[in-house]
Amino acid sequence: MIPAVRPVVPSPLPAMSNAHLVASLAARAVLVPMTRPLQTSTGAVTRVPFVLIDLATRGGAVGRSYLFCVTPMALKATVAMLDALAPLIVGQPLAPLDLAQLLERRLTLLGNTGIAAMATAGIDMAAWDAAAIEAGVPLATLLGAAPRPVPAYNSCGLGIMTPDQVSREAAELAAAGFGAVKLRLGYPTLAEDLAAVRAAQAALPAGTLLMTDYNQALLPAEAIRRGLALDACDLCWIEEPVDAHDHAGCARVAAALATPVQIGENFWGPRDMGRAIAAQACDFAMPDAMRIGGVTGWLRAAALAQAAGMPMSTHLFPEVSAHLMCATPTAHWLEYVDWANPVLRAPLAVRDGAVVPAAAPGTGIAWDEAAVARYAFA
Ligand code: SMN
Ligand code: MG
Repeated sequence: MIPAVRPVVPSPLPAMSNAHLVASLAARAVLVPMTRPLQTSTGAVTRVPFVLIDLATRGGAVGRSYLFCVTPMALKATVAMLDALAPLIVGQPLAPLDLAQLLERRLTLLGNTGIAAMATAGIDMAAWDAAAIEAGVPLATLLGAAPRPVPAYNSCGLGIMTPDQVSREAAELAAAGFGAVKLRLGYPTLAEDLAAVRAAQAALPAGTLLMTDYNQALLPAEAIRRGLALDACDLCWIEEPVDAHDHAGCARVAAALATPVQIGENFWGPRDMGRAIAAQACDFAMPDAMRIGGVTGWLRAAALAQAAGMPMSTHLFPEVSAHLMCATPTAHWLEYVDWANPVLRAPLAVRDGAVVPAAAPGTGIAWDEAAVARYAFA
């Protein structure tokens, strides 16, 4: 029999223990200083606006996640959205797939995008963290994968700056033990883009790979003109050369260039990624753990990448992404940023250019409460 309507989440079995029910959801905003403020072609990040989430179960496990709100303007609205969603999940079983479906259905008319989707993803990541803590294993293990070091590139800087600054910062980022770094492009002219690439490559130790990121600065014809010149530079990828939602434009650029085109941080959910793959909009994909829909959305996106034979990298959120990459069949590069370090009790370990998923149960995210109080956004 074919169901006439989309199925709702069925009621859980009555035998479900009370310990596995969601007891509370708390969200608070912080504005965190950065080691290196980042200037992109389309805006600067000078302090990092995070919403921190704590999801507790009746059994006492506390799952944690954070959301990156891009701008402080979105902090209060994101906290308010989470506060509004809390009554929907309190008292529900700690079953992340069911919680994701429940929230997606309740938000369908609003639209599962923007702050609504961010809040849903934050709940999802915190719920998976709580589930792994209850199981007493790292998140990767709960997902069925052995935790292992994940090759990472250093993305903690190299914004739009002078060639001298690019040289200095490229050397510093590589000196932290990384075999790859990412440079932002999208200067007013191609000559300046090329100068920045040359400055970075001259300063990097031999063999260090270079990713580049335009942050959607160009129109397709200009992206092709600049990309053809950059084809001589042996770049690992060119990220978001044009409007990332213009899949036809991305596809024109990807088809014209020898250098792989990378997009993905602006996929809102796995369906967006499926559309991009169908449009041949990119050679590589790099979903953002938050925008793709948390752990649940990531796993579905990873299946799409596997089916398409597409290398899959991460965007921000290195703590949870390290676990996710262990469970990603086409895992490529993890984007390392240290942005959450000021509020984390145990910052992520980097060894030999790879990020090591936390060995503690869950994702390993725990707050330094004194720092959280210091950076509270009122
Ligand atoms: C980026 C994303 C979000 C904020 C600043 C910079 C950039 C990246 O696109 O991929 O790191
Ligand atoms: Mg980017």
